[in-house]
Amino acid sequence: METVILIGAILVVALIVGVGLVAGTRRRPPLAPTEGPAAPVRPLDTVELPKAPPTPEQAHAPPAESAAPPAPALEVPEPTAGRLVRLRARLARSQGLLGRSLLTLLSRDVLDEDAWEEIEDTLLTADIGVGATQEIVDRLRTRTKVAGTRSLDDVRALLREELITAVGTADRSLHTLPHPDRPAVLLVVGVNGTGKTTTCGKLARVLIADGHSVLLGAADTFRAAAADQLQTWGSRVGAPTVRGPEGADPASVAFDAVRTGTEQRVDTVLIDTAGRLHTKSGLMDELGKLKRVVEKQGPVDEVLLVLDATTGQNGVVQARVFAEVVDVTGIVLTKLDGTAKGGIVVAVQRELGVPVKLIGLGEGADDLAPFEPAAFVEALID
Ligand SMILES: Nc1nc2c(ncn2[C@@H]2O[C@H](COP(=O)(O)OP(=O)(O)OP(=O)(O)O)[C@@H](O)[C@H]2O)c(=O)[nH]1
Ligand SMILES: [Mg+2]
Repeated sequence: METVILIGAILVVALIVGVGLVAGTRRRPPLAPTEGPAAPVRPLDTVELPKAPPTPEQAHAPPAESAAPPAPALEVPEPTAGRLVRLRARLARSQGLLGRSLLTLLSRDVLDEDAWEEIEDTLLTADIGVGATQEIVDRLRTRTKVAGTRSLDDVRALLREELITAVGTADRSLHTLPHPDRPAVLLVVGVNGTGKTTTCGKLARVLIADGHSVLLGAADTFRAAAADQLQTWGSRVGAPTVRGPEGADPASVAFDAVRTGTEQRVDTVLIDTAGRLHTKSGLMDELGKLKRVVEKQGPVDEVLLVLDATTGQNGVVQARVFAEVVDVTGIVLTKLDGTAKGGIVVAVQRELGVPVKLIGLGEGADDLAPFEPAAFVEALID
């Protein structure tokens, strides 16, 4: 009997020890650092690091970008050299009429007062403006008198020279190179629907094609769709976008974009702003504030005013008001492929003393060209 009790006791003790061992094994943490060399090493990118609180830039950054599936292959934009020459057919489509009318008038055997009046009207209809038209006509009158007989080629050469003179020889270089300690900052402004966002997208492509790194700032916070539109342009060529929530203060988004650009050492920050009517003083004040806030980190390198060439002389009025608020440094004249009259190039430059630096010649991604007076005038009269 005693033996049976003893065996029973031994079995109970053995059972308890066995259960304890199994439970102990389960409680051990897997892959503990003290496990020794046999423990498998996990690749770094799968280790879950404790999350730091987001910086303001991260808070504005699009959440989808990091979580998104692998990005599609980036597009390779067309080289920028000689773009205007390649796109000149677009320009000629709408502008050819001006050149043809002028050439026909100037080749007349007799240039009487009626003919000169017609020449004047043609220039005015092309949106060249009163002052420039008067100058061009005066110079043409003098030169045709001196030249005497005129072949079509003579007239074409004369007209080419005078129109190039009227377009002027301003410095049209775009300041996009970074400073030693911060990126170049370009602010894109204008009234609604002129093509600001499209211009930012096309310009980002131009800069990337030329080997720059670009960051986009979506300071149009009125509509989320505006930031989406900009981000889509950027993601096609690999330019990240800093954006804020809908309704955020545009000045703070612009400020964040420049700060992020500085931290990430990008070459150029392009800031897209909301369209605003030049007649709304509240919105114009907001734009002035945006620029002042951005300038806390250094001067803005370019303020590009985007004008829709099809709006004609109204563009000149817009330009005047914007220039008062934000010191415009260059004009981007869009939609010159449409029914626009190219003379607005001359009028707006004279009015503001600010050069046209870029022209938009279509909705396509590579339809933005540096403005070259000679190629532009050639397209008008050839
Ligand atoms: N034909 C033509 N269309 C253009 C050109 N540039 C822009 N557009 C078109 O103009 C329309 C307005 O362009 P956006 O870039 O959205 O204009 P926006 O100034 O940003 O507009 P808001 O932000 O609403 O003020 C779009 O349909 C563009 O495709 C151009 O050079 N030629
Ligand atoms: Mg826009």
